[in-house]
Amino acid sequence: MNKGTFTCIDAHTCGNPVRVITNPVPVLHGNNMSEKRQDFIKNHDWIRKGLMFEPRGHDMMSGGFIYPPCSIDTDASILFIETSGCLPMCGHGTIGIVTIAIEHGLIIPKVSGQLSLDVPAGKLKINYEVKDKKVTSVKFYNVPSYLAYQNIEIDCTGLGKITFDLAYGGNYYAIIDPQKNFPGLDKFSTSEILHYSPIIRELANQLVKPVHPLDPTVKGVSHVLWTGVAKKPQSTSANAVFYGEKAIDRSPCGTGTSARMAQWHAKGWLKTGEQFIHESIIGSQFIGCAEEQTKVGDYPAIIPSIQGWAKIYGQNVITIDDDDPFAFGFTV
Ligand code: PYC
Repeated sequence: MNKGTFTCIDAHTCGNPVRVITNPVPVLHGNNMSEKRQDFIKNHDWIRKGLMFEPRGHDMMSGGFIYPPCSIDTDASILFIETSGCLPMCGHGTIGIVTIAIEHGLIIPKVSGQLSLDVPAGKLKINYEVKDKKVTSVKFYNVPSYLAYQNIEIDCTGLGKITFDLAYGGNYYAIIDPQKNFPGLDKFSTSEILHYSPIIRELANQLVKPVHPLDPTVKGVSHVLWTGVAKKPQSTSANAVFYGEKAIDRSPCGTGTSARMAQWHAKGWLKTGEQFIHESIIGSQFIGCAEEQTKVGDYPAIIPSIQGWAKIYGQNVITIDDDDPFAFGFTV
């Protein structure tokens, strides 16, 4: 039996995939996107699994649904989905979804070039640019981001002692800077990232269980961000973000860049108003900025902005049939 037929528009943001499911969009209960996210996880997660995992997706697949606004001052709402679950916030997803929504008329902005969006982690302000009916750039002002812990020490089997900081940029990140047992991204292979990241994430969650001071449903270290020297002269720094079971972000990672700017700002390495150009493992770049200072609970925080681009590459009609043994996907 056919469990669902989904119409999708596929794009990538600086190399990382974004799949917007335009129809059907499951009805979600809740007063805001955080509550609606919980409803989706409880009642509709099979759609995420079917559309994100192999054979209909792959390890890096991510995307989302567009909903009507939850507040009077926003234009629309977004629910993010990916192989790792339903993220409270996704930066490359935001850039891709805004590009798809504007080019396909899925969101009609009140003011051309500007949007305001509800996402599970809070509210985003967006500026975008259009040339010849194509969105050429999307800049979003992210949720308040902060450094939660510094210099956490763990013993990682195979690597030895590793020290990391833990910062929030819409998701919680273990940030690993070059040190004795980690020579930096340029001297670390992708298979080493894939091998050591889940071990470090597990140890991080055993030691510190971060919980967002204003939304207890946002918790736990979900991403591991490895840093290193950039290859392009304009980039401030390079990074590779591990997420899910086996994914490395091909984009410079919007929430990761936000977390890293919060870390740098808290340590005095980035001033308010200063730019931070983050480079991904494939050399794509996001232009970040620590726009202003704020607070998350008692923590000093920043409002980061992230600017990037996305390209639409296809449209898809995907079916999920009950009689398919892999209706809800698999990972290898
Ligand atoms: O851009 O925030 C991001 C993101 C999270 C996971 C993959 N990309």
